[in-house]
Amino acid sequence: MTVFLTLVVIALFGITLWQMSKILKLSQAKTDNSQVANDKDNNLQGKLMLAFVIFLYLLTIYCFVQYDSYFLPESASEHGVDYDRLMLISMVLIMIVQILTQGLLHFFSYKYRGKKENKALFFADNDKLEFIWTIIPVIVLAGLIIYGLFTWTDIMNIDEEDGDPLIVELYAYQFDWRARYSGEDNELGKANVRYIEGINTLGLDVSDTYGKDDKITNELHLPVNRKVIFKMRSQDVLHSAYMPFFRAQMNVVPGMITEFAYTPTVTSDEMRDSEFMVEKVATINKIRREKSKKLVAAGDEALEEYTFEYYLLCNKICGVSHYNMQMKIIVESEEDYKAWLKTQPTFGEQLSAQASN
Ligand SMILES: [Cu+2]
Repeated sequence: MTVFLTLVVIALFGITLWQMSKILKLSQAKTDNSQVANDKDNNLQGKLMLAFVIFLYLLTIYCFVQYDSYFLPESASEHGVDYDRLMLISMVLIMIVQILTQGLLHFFSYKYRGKKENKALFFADNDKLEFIWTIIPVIVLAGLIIYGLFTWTDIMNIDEEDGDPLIVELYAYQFDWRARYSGEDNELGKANVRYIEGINTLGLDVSDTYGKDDKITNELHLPVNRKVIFKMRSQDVLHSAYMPFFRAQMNVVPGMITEFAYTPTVTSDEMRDSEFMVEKVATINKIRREKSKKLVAAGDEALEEYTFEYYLLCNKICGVSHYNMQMKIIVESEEDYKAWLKTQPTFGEQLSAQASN
């Protein structure tokens, strides 16, 4: 350590001497102008400034056109409409401000580039101008922030007493999801990672009667137009429950329960039959068919036709198989949902089945 520190001190001393020698050089007035920009340099730099901003805007337009197939369709949840509106207003405002400030910055750098005969105007200040460019951003930003806050509190207002919400637990672990439905009593039984044992992979408290009728599934079925409150738990590391079509995302944190609620408004079938999805799936299948041909020619298996499904994804890089951490979401009518849930065994049934084995 001492040797290292000594070396650092010597190096720093060297740098100090070097810098001092530069100052000494400066003080000896020289007439070498090779480092000072002349009109030719200024011309080139001015044009490059303008060309750069034009290139950026052309690239932006190209990306919008080229990649518009990656945009999501209209939201499949109630709050998603407000969310999309907030996003659109913010983006349009950002674009306007960006073009006004960066566009003008680059254009003026070009227009007023250095010329030998030009002399800079000394402009001390202008109270009126400063007032205008302060008050406009203040009003616009305050408006945007207040509007954003109202939208956020609306979305995050998770009221279990409001209406008849469905309560579902989303359980994340490396590298999969499980859903837990609360059963007849609409009350999830207590759970803790310390109770994980054998088939009790979610760590339900066996002594809690609320947990006996809970149903643990590997698909997430949701009735359309009914509010769902998700209670999220993680077994191991930080995950993130991401449901892009419903404009929903929430971190799933070990040791605590995080919540998110939304009302799905478009069933899986409706989304599959929508103009947007029919077109998109046709494009995807066209690409897959071409790829299949090559695969078959190489002696491999052909790709299956792709059909649309909603998915719950993990949006936090949580380990090697993070990319594959997904669970199918099926939004359906209340009747279909009830019929499906009936076919799922309760936790109590699973326990007694194991005991009798
Ligand atoms: Cu994950």
